[in-house]
Amino acid sequence: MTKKWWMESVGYQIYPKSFFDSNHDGIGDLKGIDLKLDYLKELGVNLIWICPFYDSPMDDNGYDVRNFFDVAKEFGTMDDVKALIAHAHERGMKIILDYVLNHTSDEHPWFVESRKSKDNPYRDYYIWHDGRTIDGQKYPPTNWGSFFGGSCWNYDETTDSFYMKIFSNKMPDLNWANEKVQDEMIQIAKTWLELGIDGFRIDAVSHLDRAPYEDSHLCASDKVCLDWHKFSNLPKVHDYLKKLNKEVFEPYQALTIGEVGGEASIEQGVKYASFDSNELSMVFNFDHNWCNNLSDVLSHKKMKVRLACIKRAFGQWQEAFKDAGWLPLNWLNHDQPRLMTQYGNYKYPKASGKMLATALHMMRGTPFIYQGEEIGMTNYPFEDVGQFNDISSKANFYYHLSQEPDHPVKALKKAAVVSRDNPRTPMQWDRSRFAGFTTFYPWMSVNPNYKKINVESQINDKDSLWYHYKKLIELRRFSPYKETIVYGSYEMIDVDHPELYNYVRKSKHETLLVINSFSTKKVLYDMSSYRIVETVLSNYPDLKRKGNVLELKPFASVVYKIEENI
Ligand code: TEU
Ligand code: CA
Repeated sequence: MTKKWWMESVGYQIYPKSFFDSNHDGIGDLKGIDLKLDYLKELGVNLIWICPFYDSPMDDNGYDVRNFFDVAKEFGTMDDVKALIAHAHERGMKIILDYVLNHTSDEHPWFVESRKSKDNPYRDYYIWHDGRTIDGQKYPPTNWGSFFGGSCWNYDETTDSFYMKIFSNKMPDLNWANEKVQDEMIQIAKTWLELGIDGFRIDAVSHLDRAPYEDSHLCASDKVCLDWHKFSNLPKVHDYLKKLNKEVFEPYQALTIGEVGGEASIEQGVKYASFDSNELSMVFNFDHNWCNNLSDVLSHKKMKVRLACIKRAFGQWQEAFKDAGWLPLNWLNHDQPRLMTQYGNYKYPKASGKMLATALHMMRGTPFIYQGEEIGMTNYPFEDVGQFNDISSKANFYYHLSQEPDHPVKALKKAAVVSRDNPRTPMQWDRSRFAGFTTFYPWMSVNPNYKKINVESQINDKDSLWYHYKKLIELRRFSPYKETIVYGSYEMIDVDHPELYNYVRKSKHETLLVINSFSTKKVLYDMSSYRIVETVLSNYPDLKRKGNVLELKPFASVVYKIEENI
């Protein structure tokens, strides 16, 4: 295995609109990120992924790009980007940006042209198809559904035909079968790498190829259903990625992390990102995310973390990639509810937050922290659909309402708990009005718990969650255990234990035992097969041992350097 800089990095994901507002208009911006670089350096991260800030009508908060070569005016200017890259590099931090290549905004000049006529030179930049008539009524070309609800085809009057859009109506899908599209997108990637960025998080990359335009068997022809198989992980995606790799990623030595969503199998993941696939450096997958406890909230049951599911998900990816490739490690991102709400425990916020951090950061891979996770930010208490900003959250609410028109409160609750707006509320910097995010009214409400949960108070408390994250990063980047934490092997132990997620990291230097309790109660753990050499990290200062039995308090998490008694 060839060692790479990004294997030894710790990442931090920034959602620019909600990070820090430098010019008092209520919207986070690039200068705001620049002003907080020292904060990030203090935390210890050295790889920043910034979500899209390109020129956009903001139908999907910037994932709908109107001009790939310019910055949205609310976020700043190209000069701000250049300054930000320079300032990050001065501090030893790398920057990767979102590369949005599956779709553009419908206001992108290519699409403005494309929709004008069937023989427009840009027509084939997008995916157009005639509709169908069933029982005298007009229907889209297929019954495929879109991620944001409704059909994945949108009717366009000018030419009386449909264009494909697997996200919103304002996000037409690019036609990757067209070589001109490939070349344009290659040019875009080159331009940004020339500007000095260090790589990309590649958005929705698994969707670039489409199945033949035939109905999904999941529903009737006159209905609509989301059938991932129709536009996910199909064979040509690999051809496109190999081309991108050869022409851009490899020559620029760019770090590339493809988002392959929840639908890619592990085998698919390996195909995209093995050391010899010549496609991507890594892939983000969400398998562990489907183990969340959100359905319990909806059914009014007591929330319970599905630990067996989490262990299986993390374990299988670790196992498949142990020799084959490298993984990013992340609990979640800007599309999922907050970590503390999903997997943490409000009765033990500090202990559970620290345990979740340790469980993830001690694995083999490159950890990513999503902004606010380092202070344990939580979901927002949404009470009204008017508080939603995210297009898919609104659609979700109206969908639930249509199913049960007499239960608007229930519909709101269902949409709120999974809403992508939860991770997008403003970063909570301090106790001042609007949490120090802005001095003006923020574009999105600040979580009312900001006086309790904020950066300032945690930096002033050596025992805080923030310091725990800092310690984890120090251990991985600068401690004597560095080699083992970064490159050591990973082996899950106590596989069937219902409350503990334990694993061992091993290198020629040493063996580290990582113990994580997901229990609200005391758990006893037999340590007789190990000799503890040293405690590397713990979220309780005083874990008791009676003979060979370790007493783990609720959500205890501890890392020992050990010798195995064989
Ligand atoms: O998300 C992509 C996305 O939602 C799907 O590809 C995903 O596989 C599926 O929904 C399972 O979670 C990205 C961005 O992260 C998101 O914010 C954007 O809205 C979306 O692409 C469109 O650009
Ligand atoms: Ca601003």
